[in-house]
Amino acid sequence: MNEIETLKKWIDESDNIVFFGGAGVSTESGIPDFRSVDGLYNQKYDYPPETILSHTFFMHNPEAFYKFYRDKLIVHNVKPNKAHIALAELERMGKLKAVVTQNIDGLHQAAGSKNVFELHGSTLRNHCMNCGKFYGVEAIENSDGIPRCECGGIIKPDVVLYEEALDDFVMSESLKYISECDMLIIGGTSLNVYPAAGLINYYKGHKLVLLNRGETPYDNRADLIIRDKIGEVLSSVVDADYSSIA
Ligand code: CNA
Repeated sequence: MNEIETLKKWIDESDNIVFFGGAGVSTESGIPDFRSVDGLYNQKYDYPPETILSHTFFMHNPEAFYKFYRDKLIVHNVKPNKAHIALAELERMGKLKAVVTQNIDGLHQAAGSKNVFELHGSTLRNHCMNCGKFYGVEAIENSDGIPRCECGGIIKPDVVLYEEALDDFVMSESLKYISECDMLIIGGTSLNVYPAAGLINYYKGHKLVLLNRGETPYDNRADLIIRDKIGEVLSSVVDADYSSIA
């Protein structure tokens, strides 16, 4: 049996799959990841992206933070790709119980996934730091400089910056699903960002699948590795309606 056949067989046999993913899930939608050669970490900015995306930088240089954020993290005219569609279909079929993602682009929900845990938040949600009023992504997109609430407070994205804590509920639910699933599919993540990557240590089964183009520090733990484009791999094993993709 080749790797794709093994993946298909394991998916067919399971009804308790969890998917854990990262930026590589959305590259086929045209959104650059951080660590690939054409990713944001290999482009040139005044400061390294890890610095700009830190809480300290946000507090001291909000103007520069929002410039980078508008240019690079808010995405325009993007659609779910085959990976998002296949995962949403697996949930509809009752096979996949949760998507745990490090992504902040909302594309899993756009594809129809319901039980999604966004470890690093979402660019689609923003709140005033002063009065807590909710704002959509337009409030940041359509403003210049530092986006302000009608009360005068700064509107901050619900995105977890470096140095900031992850949401307790999202962490504990993610941990619960990962520790209780019988098949864990990890995809499109370099598994370099903690504490998110540490969650996969809670998986106790023997069907750990890694769908990632690059190597990861967890490769030796995987029961199956496929180093190909995740959208192509998942769409070759999940029968779904991919007609929305041009
Ligand atoms: P990363 O460190 O950039 O790693 C991405 C991984 O995906 C790399 O190992 C690539 O080899 C692999 N990869 C890229 N494209 C594909 C593909 N088509 N098929 C299979 N593998 C692929 O990203 P991580 O998610 O591991 O890092 C965590 C950061 C990135 C999180 O904090 C995210 O919020 C952040 N991020 C999110 C987005 C988004 O929401 N779309 C975009 C860029 C960065």
